[in-house]
Amino acid sequence: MPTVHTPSVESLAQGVLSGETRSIARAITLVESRAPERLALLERLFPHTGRAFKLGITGAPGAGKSTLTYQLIPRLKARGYRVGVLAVDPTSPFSGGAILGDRIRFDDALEGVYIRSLASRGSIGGLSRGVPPAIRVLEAAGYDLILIETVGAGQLQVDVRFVADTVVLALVPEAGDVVQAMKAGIIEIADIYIINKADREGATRMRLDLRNALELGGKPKGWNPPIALTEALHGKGIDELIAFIEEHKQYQQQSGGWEARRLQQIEWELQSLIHDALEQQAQATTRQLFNAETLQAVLQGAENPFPKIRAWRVRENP
Ligand SMILES: Nc1nc2c(ncn2[C@@H]2O[C@H](COP(=O)(O)OP(=O)(O)O)[C@@H](O)[C@H]2O)c(=O)[nH]1
Ligand SMILES: [Mg+2]
Repeated sequence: MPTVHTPSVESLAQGVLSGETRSIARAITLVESRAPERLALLERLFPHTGRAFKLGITGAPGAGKSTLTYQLIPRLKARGYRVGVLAVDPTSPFSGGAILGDRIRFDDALEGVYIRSLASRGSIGGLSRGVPPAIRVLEAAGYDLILIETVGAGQLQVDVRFVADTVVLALVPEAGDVVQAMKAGIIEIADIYIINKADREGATRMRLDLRNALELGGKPKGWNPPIALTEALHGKGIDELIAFIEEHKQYQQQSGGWEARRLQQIEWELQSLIHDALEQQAQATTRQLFNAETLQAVLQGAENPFPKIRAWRVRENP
């Protein structure tokens, strides 16, 4: 049964649907939070969501992801996309759409592009739980290509596949990078590799090493991840990268891989919301079962806490 929405949620939704920047900003703040109204807003926006192409860019801090994003934006716009950017890199100096990389840019390239930084806190695996709902807000506002910049550290870069249709991994020609990427499990999840800063020594060599490393895992069954050499700083290799992105998008649509991936994304998104709800419930239950006095008793050894938890488990989860 549909919920009766509070006027504030309804007017916020209206603002988002008509593409108002301030409403979009407020809506993303709301869906990133744990306020109960965020679900009402998502419910209201849902029919207008699910259609954008989501491009993930991951890689270690300093690999050139923001610079690359800045280069991709005008080219994607020229192809007719309405581009939204979510930066989940805590080291990223994105802010209010004004700053990319280490430069302040108020230029035509960013006209009509919505850019937003998200906190990397919270959620399973470390990828900001705010990402999937923020994507929905942007979709409802009419953005049809969402670029997600995420820092390439540990689990975060593996989780990016649960929000992105195509994952680009940015490496730089420095010793150890290929080995590190393999250790982190990123080799299996990237759809496209770039070796950025190709103006530096060792880029061609690294491409060879990476190709060899990829082929060690046996002949790829379907998509064979391409490797582009780029110089994001100088705008080189970006067109080739875009060609790979379009190719991967088409490949997925033709092979049916797209649907499997989208199903995984939805499951991850919903699991993340339920995880949040359960976490809140866990906090409340803990406080209920163990008040300050009881905690003190546990500390003194006067009370054994485990029977209580066992009893609770039996009651709540038969
Ligand atoms: N030499 C060189 N430097 C680059 C290139 N691309 C980016 N950079 C520089 O690398 C630094 C980090 O870039 P940034 O985009 O902020 O990396 P991020 O942390 O991955 O987002 C900046 O100083 C960029 O100017 C490149 O192709 N060549
Ligand atoms: Mg960055």
